[in-house]
Amino acid sequence: MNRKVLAAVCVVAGGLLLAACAPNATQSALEPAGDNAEKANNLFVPVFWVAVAIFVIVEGALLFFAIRYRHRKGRDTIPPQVHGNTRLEIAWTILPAVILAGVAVPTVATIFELARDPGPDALEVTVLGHQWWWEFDYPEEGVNVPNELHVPTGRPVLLTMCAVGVGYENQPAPSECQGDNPVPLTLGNSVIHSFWAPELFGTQDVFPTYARTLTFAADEPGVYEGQCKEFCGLSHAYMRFVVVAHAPAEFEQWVADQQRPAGSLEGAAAEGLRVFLEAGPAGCTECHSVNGLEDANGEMIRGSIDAPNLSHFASRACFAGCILENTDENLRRWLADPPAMKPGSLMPDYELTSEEIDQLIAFLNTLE
Ligand code: HEC
Ligand SMILES: [Cu+2]
Repeated sequence: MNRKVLAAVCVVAGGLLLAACAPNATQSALEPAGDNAEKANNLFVPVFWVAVAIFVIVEGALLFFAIRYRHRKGRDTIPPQVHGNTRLEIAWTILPAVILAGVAVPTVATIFELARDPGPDALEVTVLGHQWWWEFDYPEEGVNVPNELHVPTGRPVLLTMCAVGVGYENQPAPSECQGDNPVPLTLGNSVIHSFWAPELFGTQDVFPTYARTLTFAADEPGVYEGQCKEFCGLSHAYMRFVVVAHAPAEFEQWVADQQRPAGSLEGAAAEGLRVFLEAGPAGCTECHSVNGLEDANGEMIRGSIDAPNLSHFASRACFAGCILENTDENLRRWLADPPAMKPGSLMPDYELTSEEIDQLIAFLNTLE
């Protein structure tokens, strides 16, 4: 090979190799922080080394024979040709079969272990995949939050998951996501998602028609990043989430905080509530719910269209599928034109004035 080409190949290969070194890679299945991810990793590592050994042997033999029997100057006859060798053929059929069978034993055992019923102590959470954000519903606790899955450390969490459509009617309630019962929804517009926080658990596809479950427990308090791993439309890449693991007592506190109704509103925040009730054709409340707040007719604010519950919005670190940090600046950009931030977003641009946006931000900031 020409020297220059060789040098170029080395530079590109070296660059690719170095690109694999990221000290801040937060989504690594190779650094498990929970039992589920650890079991998968314990399976991956030995199978990986078996594969490395096979790779070295096979590629080594290939190189050896290619070099040993290469064409040489002055040799114009071809070497003796061999056709068929029964003993060799039996060996290279049986050996891979034995290796695969060996690998299958821990693999099947791990599959069953991961599918085991976590028992009655597990924290149950229903996970709904929307286009393009995740909804987390805690039926026992009566808590519903988007984007952030909060869990206690050391306790198994049983997730039951469904994908829901983007239709404006017949949205299934989280309680309808269970078992192998087809979820009653407008099938035509719901798609498959996949739920993955690599440090905590392996992926689980999330389907429109059948509930799927996943069990995991987090070892240490912390924030673990995750995202949808199955292409699900325009803003698939913006369908992120975080798992926030708390020490058990802090988790109880988080639940209690989420159960509180919204507080009273004054000044710009009260103006913001008015905008919230009146913006666009039917108010932001056409879609969004806020627990504990009443509309002008004294009825609880309960959005009927598939959108994130905004109760305690200010207590969350991120929004819009966790692609934006929860700051006034980002909220302003979001409210000014949601589909510009998130292509295809189902939140319309209501062409709010900058004053209305300020009032809405003041209102949203009080929802702690
Ligand atoms: C037609 C339904 C609809 C209306 C009306 C609507 N939204 Fe939304 N909103 C959504 C959807 C859907 C999302 C989720 C977008 C995403 O993440 O892809 C969203 C997201 C949000 C978020 C981020 C929530 C989070 O935690 O991720 C805020 C804040 C918000 N909307 C505020 C408002 C305000 C204020 C109004 C009124 C001016 C409004 N919305 C009107 C559907 C709607
Ligand atoms: Cu998705």
